[in-house]
Amino acid sequence: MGASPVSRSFAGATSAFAALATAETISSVDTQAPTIVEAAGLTFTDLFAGTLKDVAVAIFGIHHKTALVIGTWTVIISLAALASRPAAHSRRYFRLFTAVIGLIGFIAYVTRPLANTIVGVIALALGLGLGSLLHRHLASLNGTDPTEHADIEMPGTALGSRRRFMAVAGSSIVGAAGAVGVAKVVRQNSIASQPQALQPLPAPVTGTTVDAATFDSIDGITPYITPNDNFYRIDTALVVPKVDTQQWSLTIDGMVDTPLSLTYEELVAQSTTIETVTIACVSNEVGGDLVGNAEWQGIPLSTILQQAGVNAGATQIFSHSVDGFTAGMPTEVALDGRTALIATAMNGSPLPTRHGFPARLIVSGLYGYVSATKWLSRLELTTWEAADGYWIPRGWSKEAPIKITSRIDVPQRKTVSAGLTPIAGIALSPSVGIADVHVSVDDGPWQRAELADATNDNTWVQWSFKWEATTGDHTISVRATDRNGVVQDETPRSVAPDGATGYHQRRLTVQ
Ligand SMILES: Nc1nc2c(c(=O)[nH]1)N[C@H]1C(S)=C(S)[C@@H](COP(=O)(O)O)O[C@H]1N2
Ligand SMILES: [Mo]
Repeated sequence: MGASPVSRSFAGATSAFAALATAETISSVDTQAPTIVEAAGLTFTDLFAGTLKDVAVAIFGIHHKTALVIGTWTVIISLAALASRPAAHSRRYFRLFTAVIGLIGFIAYVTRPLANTIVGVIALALGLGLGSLLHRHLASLNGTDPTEHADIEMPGTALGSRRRFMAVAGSSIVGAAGAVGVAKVVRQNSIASQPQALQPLPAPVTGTTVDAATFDSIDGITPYITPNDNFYRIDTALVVPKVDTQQWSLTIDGMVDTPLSLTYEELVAQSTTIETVTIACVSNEVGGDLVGNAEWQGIPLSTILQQAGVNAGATQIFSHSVDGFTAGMPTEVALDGRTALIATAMNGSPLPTRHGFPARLIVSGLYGYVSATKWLSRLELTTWEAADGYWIPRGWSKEAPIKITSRIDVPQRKTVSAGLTPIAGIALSPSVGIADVHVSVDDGPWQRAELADATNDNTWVQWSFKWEATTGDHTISVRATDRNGVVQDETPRSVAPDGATGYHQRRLTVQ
């Protein structure tokens, strides 16, 4: 009996797993850089996030980052199994496959802005080398002639070989999984424990802090201020960039009179403005939760732009992050009086790493993908035509004002008891403000809801409506009107290319 297609595939998959695990283990060493698999996943996102628009929306989300990493492992291991399946040339196909994957891996890795080329090359070389050796060894134990001429049966040794084949494959899998498991845990812990050179925040001198009479006491309502730990997170980063403030500075350049470079200390020292602003993701469906409200402390963008001196004709502020993300917005929005900050703090603490430490942009009224650059490294003044931000060639609109929207949060349950029932939620139109919220039961007349105080027109407002619930099934709808008198668009539309519209509805059973 010679090697079966199954055992050849198994040899390929095992060798690929050992190769990947070795490369991952070694590339985990530099906690500022992505690992090989992370780099592959990030490059995949860059290449296909535009094509697979719905998938892309999913890929941004925190839960889908894990899926992307697991997907990368699965695809590579499956391809290796396929490549080594044919009876003839099993070894040659595997080698070819290794060379191709190695090259793709190399390009994917070194083109990442945060790559550590030396670590990457060592990781790939050792991973591929080890995978190759293992494959050759397994192939010979498997009875696949390593010289590739044919499957040669070795009658007397077949049983012993098979046992040794299983022993080598098994211990390789266990060893590789153990190594990569330990490496991941050590990497996670060391990333989590890296001290950040934090500056104490200056006392804010301008802006408004929250003293609004909120509806926070309504059971189940979204709190007016979103705590940092509950704040939605959306970005293309598989690894959250860990910025060393000693190495970092913020550059303001391009079409300016005086290019500036600001250290973290200098930025924090000037971060004396505090403003509450609601930010939202363009991928937020009607009724979705990719939206949050925080007190941001920082420097008005206009102050920094004045210091640099913006040239006439510089119609775009093009922001760059340390990990290569970019966003572009009209220069005008930084100067038209709305809240637009270079933020260094969120709800009274330095920006959490996930939300852009050491500095990010916060611009009232624009979706995050065109404005809210986290891990900010550079503000480039340019023309509107000269550059497109990360998501623009991937099918999203270049102009992206946040659309008026409203959401029903209360009651949380689908079934309620008859009688007086509070209906409550949030409504937003950042930079314009919400004037009115109306509720309709079973497509009946629109009835005015009560609004809580908001700190300013850059935030969402909480609303509440007292409903006399009668037994049966009911549909509740909500709509908001902004301070310009514009009523929320009722046409149901999904998120691409510039934000969802339509009314949020809840179906309730009253008993
Ligand atoms: N560096 C970087 N900044 C980014 C992004 C990104 O992918 N990378 N995503 C943007 C998008 S799409 C949104 S909606 C906001 C989300 O900010 P948050 O994660 O702090 O809620 O960040 C923006 N800033
Ligand atoms: Mo977003």
